Amino acid sequence: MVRYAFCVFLGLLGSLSSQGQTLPIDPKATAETKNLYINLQRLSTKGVMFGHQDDLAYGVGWQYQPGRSDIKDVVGEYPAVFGWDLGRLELDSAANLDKVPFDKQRALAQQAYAQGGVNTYSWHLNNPLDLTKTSWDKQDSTIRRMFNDRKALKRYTSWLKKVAVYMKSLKGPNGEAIPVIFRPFHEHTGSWFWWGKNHCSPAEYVKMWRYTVDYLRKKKVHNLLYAYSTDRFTSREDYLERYPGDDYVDIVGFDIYHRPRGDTTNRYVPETRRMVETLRSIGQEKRKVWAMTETGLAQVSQPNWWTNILMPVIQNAGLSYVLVWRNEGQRQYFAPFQGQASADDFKAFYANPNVLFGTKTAAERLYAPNPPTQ
Ligand code: BMA
Repeated sequence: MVRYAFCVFLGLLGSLSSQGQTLPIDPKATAETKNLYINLQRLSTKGVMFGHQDDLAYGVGWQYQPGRSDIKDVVGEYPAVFGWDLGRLELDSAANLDKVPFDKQRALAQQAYAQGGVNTYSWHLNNPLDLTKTSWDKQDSTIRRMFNDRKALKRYTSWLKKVAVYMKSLKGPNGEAIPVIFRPFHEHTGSWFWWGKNHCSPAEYVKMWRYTVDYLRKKKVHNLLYAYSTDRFTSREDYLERYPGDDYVDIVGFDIYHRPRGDTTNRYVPETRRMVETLRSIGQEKRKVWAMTETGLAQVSQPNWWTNILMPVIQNAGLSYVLVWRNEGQRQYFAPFQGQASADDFKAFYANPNVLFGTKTAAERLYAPNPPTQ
């Protein structure tokens, strides 16, 4: 018994830094990646970082204008977190599923890192059983069939190799690998993707996740923090049903959108806050970082959405970040832009000391070993 307790103690020590923070699941994580993870834990006690998908690539009415960002156009500052997607990298396509060329995406992620921000990648990958089918293919048992089909598994593994090459190609000014948050197989408590709840068993989902992480580590990719991110969930048990294990996850999160677009009940607030509270208790217990990995109200159709709806959901919750989805154009946007109806309210949201944008985040030097002295 004493011996057992000692082993458990040692096991716990292995995942903790000398200051008692949790270390990344990858024991070989680069120094910058470890620093980022430890600093995310520290920063989440100070405020929640604001993030935006494809922020530096395009916005409403513009594309690839160096230095531009819809967020910066509104508040004079960049977001702290930058979301990107790898979908179609697996097909050797020059651009991702949202038409962002991978070479531009890489350069913009390098820019985000250089200015002290954080990059996070999702992956809307096609179906490895049939590469002409997208993420939204709802074929049942894709994962089980893939693991039973040598050719399909080989195909998936070759896709992972491309991810490894891309991740390793993210280099900072001194040749160091840029740490990023990798968030594969997201929204799996829903069933719109082939890895969703109704298309695989919990064991199959976990197998896929672990295979992915193990392979990337084997390929010597050591600049990733892994984010497990569900969609809507009803309880702690529901959230953890497909959880791949504490040794396979660095960040716990979930995606939730304020729907339907014209909603006036604002049920989103209490429902999402409930999920945030559950997430917080899971994060605290597991000593992981927690985040709202995607959210938004389409076309930000409520002018005071930021202070009236989002703020009560995210405040005092220990969240590391909240990320809103992309500003594709007039047809689809989740962040304000100059002249958009919620722009003034967004300025008020920005002024809240508990929300962190680019400047305050950069001052925290997230990739450096020591917390800056105050
Ligand atoms: C969805 C929409 C799509 C996009 C996909 C992947 O939510 O924004 O237009 O292709 O995400 O980014």
